[in-house]
Amino acid sequence: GQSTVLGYPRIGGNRELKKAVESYWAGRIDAEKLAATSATLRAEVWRTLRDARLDAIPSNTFSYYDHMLDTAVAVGAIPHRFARLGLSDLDTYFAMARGADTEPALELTKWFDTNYHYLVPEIGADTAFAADPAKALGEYREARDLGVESRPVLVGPATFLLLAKPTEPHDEPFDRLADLVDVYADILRSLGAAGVQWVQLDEPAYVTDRSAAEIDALRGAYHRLCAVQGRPNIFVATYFGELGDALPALLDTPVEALGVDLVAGPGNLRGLAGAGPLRGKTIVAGLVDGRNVWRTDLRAAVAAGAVVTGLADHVAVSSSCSLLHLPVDLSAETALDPALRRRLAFARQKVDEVVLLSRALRNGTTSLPEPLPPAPAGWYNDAVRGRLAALRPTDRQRGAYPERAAAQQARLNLPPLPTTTIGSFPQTDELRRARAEHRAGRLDADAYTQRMRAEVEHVIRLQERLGLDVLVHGEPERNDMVQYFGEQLDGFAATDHGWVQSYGSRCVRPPIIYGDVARRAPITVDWSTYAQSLTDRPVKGMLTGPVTILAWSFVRNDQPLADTADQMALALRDECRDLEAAGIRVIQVDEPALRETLPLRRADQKAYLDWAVGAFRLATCGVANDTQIHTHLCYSEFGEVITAIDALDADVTSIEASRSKMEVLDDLAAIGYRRGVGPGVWDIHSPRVPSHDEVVEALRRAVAVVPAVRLWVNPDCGLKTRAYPEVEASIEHLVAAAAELRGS
Ligand code: THG
Ligand code: ZN
Repeated sequence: GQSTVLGYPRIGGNRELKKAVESYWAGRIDAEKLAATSATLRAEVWRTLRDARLDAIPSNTFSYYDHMLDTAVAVGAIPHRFARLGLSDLDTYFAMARGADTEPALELTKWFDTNYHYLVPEIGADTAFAADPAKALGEYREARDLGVESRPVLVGPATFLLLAKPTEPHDEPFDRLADLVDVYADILRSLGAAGVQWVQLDEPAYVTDRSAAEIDALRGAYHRLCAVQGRPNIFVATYFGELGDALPALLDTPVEALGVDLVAGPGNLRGLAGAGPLRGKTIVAGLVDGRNVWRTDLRAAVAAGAVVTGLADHVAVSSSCSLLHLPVDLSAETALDPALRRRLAFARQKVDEVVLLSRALRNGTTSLPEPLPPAPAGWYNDAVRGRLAALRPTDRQRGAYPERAAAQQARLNLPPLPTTTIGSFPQTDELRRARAEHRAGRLDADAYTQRMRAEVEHVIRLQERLGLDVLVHGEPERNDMVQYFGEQLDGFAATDHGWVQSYGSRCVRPPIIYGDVARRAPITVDWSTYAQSLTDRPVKGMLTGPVTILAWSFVRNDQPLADTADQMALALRDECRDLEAAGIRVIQVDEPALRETLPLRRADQKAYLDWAVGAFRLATCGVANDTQIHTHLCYSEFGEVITAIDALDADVTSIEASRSKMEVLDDLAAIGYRRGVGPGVWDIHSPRVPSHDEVVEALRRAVAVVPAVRLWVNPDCGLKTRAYPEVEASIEHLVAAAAELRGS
């Protein structure tokens, strides 16, 4: 039994890479300094893995921005629109990641169902693939100079193309597989010539639904790569789920090692058992969860590993996926409750688990640490459990929509085409400073509240002056919305240094849900009622939905996610009722993560959507008919979730639409969506101010599909990343355009 991991965090324990990259962008350090800092970080990772006694150590898992982008560079897939800018290699790379004056960046999208985002390669018929193994070779040599024989990692050719997008609509990236395999063959020859023993090619796209043709193409690709003379041994890594028919296809090829995720895809064990004798191959058993922060049940993992040992000649133990998705090191978390801390393992600790497991598979389990005692009783909340057990279907049901709509209109008296914003207003440096001062204890609670209330008042006055119909308090008190709610709820713990890369230099610090979720006291009611006290116009209460809070946290694994979601929903239900009782007439419950947590396999999607929709409804169905529930989703490609969005039964749904030219409204009409909808008429992801005429034009298109009484006028998303001048100008145009259409 050998031990390995599929990848390791690259940002550094103190986000050193984030700081270095952002300094380079700001011109504060040069390329040499950036390279030197990066080399130090890589060396630290290799030394850590070596000192942990890991047998096989990956390299080329470092990235200045993203590993898909690195792979695009390694195969020469640099779109002409960037190549022609004539920048240095490094600046061309960053131009693809962040855009340049004239060129928008490559599209950024979710890496499977994780909270990591990759840059989408643009591949067309004319993409001139060419091998550029410099980065992989460089990292390999760098590690070797430190005495570490490493295994370069690349995204595999089939997954690379399946995740790419066509340059032109008629292009089909996957049709270029044969050409791309030639380039991978060149890369393999170069690596082999440099002395590389093993290479890791990641093919996670095959844990999602794939056609027989795509699986055949995968088999063909690896048959060809295995025929390359002078190549290293090939390890095909898969993760995030079950391989299904792709498992026998990969086993049929001569690749020397195949990695399977036995945490997210326990059925892979059955797949291996059904595949017949696995002679000559190494099976890399992903037994240690690379997606969550809990310590591994080592005895159960050894048992699963032993099954694999019975099937294959050679078995290695690994993490279930790259450890990229975990915070770096638990030892930095000195403030965590010891009862929680001893149950946790971050990336550094998961490496130790992998090593322990591989030894236990060889030598037996006697050397394993004692299992943990049961969780402290205080983590469970009988009141919450009792409420969950007593839930009835009617708790997830409101009155009929026509009655609700009439009651809400009688109370709100809104004009047709009501105008509103999504919730947050610009987060100025001054606000961030005040929050930081408060956290550090230099600004006391009263002074802090005063400061935030002043901001709320400013935002309310601004919205009144601009003539918006439904106002927001602007959320100056919130940093990250999930972090904010996590801090106020029982059952959640926050970390001090638990940063995880989200995209490029951007990181999040997901809270850890360890116990039953319960609300200690109202969370947002003071802020919302203060804002409402300043104006006669309705002020929206602003909450984050149960699914999104779970999606952006580390979740407990001792009960079904559906139950944790319902606990979260009950806390939000109480919050909704308290807001309502305090006179708040409109409440928005955002679910931007509803779609991103969709299971990768279609067969699993319905069950997920059922509990996800159920939790949202549990959160929102406790209010009276005349309280208006809004929701907000940060995207417009609804795909398989469109009926679920309808099933949320919100009175008003605001969505992204400006980039898709309102086409999403046709999709909603097609499924018979009949309630309020606010298609964003201003793309807030760009600093550009939409002109009055543009907004009018977008609204004209919308009123052709949705009656004016159900059509809301709002931006695409929250305004926290924008600056005041563009916010004021854009809202002015938006309000004037609504007025113009009301008049016509
Ligand atoms: N919150 C959480 N998860 C998320 C998002 C979120 N996942 C998906 C999406 N939104 C990711 N988007 C971002 C956007 C910005 C940042 C991170 C993820 C970001 N982070 C700051 C940084 O890295 O400098 C740190 C923020 C902080 O200090 O808390 O800008 O909205 N949970
Ligand atoms: Zn949004």
